[in-house]
Amino acid sequence: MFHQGRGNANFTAAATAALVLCAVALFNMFNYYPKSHNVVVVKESSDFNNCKVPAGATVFTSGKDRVALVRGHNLFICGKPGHCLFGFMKINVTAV
Ligand SMILES: [Cu+2]
Repeated sequence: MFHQGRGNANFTAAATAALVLCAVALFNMFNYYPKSHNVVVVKESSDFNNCKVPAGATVFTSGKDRVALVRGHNLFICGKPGHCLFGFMKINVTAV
């Protein structure tokens, strides 16, 4: 959904909108090419804004990750160098 295929694919606006519009977003599936990307759970908005992988962060690497969302903001970035900062591989999912 977010990192689709290989290379420098970005999160799509459609995927973002669909998730935010989802009234009860209990789970979210990340599909991506696992050799190229990963999904890092970020808790602090400063880390999210700066694309910083926090020490001890939960990192998903399967390529087909199923992530439980919490109510409110759920921040995810790609932890591969430059992907978040220069490829905009980051997403803020709001679960209501
Ligand atoms: Cu990436």
